[in-house]
Amino acid sequence: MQSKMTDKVFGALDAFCIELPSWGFANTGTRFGKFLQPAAATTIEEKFSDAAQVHAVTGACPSIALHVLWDFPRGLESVGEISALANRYGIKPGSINPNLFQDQVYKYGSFGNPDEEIRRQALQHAKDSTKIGRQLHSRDISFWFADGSNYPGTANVRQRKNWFEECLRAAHGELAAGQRMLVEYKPFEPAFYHTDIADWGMALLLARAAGPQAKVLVDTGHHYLSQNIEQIVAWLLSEDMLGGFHFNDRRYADDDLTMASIDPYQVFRIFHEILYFEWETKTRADIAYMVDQSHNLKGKIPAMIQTVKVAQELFAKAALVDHKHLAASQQKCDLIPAESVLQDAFSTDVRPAIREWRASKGLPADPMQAFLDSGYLERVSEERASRNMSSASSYA
Ligand code: RM4
Ligand code: MN
Ligand code: MN
Repeated sequence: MQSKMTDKVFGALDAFCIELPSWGFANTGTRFGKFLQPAAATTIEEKFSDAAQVHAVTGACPSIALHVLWDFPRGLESVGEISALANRYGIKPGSINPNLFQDQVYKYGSFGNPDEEIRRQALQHAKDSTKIGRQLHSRDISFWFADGSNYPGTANVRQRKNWFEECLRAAHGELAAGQRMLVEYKPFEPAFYHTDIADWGMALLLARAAGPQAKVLVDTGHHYLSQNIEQIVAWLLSEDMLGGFHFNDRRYADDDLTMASIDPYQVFRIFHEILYFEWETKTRADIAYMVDQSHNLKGKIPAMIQTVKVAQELFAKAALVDHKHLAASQQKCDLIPAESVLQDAFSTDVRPAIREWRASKGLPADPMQAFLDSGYLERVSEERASRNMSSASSYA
């Protein structure tokens, strides 16, 4: 007979999926350069193939986030090819990221650019991306903007806010029923004086201005140091405005390290706020969990497997929180018992229960070992090495 703890872990993992980013399989780097990996994916097909490997051993990653500029070289005309790949590899196209930051034309911004013609081009790209999403039956169009300025006095902040409202509203008008717009914020980088969507409050106001299908996306690397991210999560939940996450970890700025590598308790606290909300409201929060990290020294696929394993563990631990006990302790301001409810759940070793869950799903007990034993890494390293070692210029 299964224990109550095992039941909770099984229930949590049955409900937990996390989306992988296509760009997490390609060679990425820092702004100082890239260290190339022979096994990194060099084509969109290879990204699908690698994502399918992660899903095969974890059972938790049925979809892949796509970047329009990097993954759809021919824009809308690439849709047929992507949908064939999705079928071939059994991985669904997930969130569509338009990419309004890399083209030269966006040097002074996209939706916030003072040049009306550039704003129009950016909007057209957003509309095309939404169409791509519709054709691929993917639900979320996820917007992150690099817009901002580097020096005081160089940009009209209020005017740019108006342009953002206008463009986001127009882009929202293209959404089909069921599609969502996610608005991501980031305090700085690449802009180092002001960023047009710098924090969750700005993203919330813009999402509200855009329309009812717009929500906020929380990238865990996009906050100032020591910001209380789980409080933001709780507020967005209570406003019904939390659309999704980009998970990664950081020590200093937007470091894009692998999820929970620096501070696993923080991810646990985020998951806890979500599950506590669900328990209290007797509803299921409709949140897209996604990975957005740039692990440029760890092997691409093993780092992704490690990430998914850690995500499952932390989600399972958060599901062990005794909500009733917590609520009662909070009501009485019984501080140590309240805090201990979280600490007890966090320090529980859920790995044996997760191994049982994996066995019950026909998944390998040790996903990393199963992948390493499969020979896939050696095979693709050989196949892709020459392509990888000769192209250091792009993130695609
Ligand atoms: C940004 C942001 C976006 C991601 C790009 C690659 O910092 O996190 O979500 O698409 O990086
Ligand atoms: Mn992100
Ligand atoms: Mn980022």
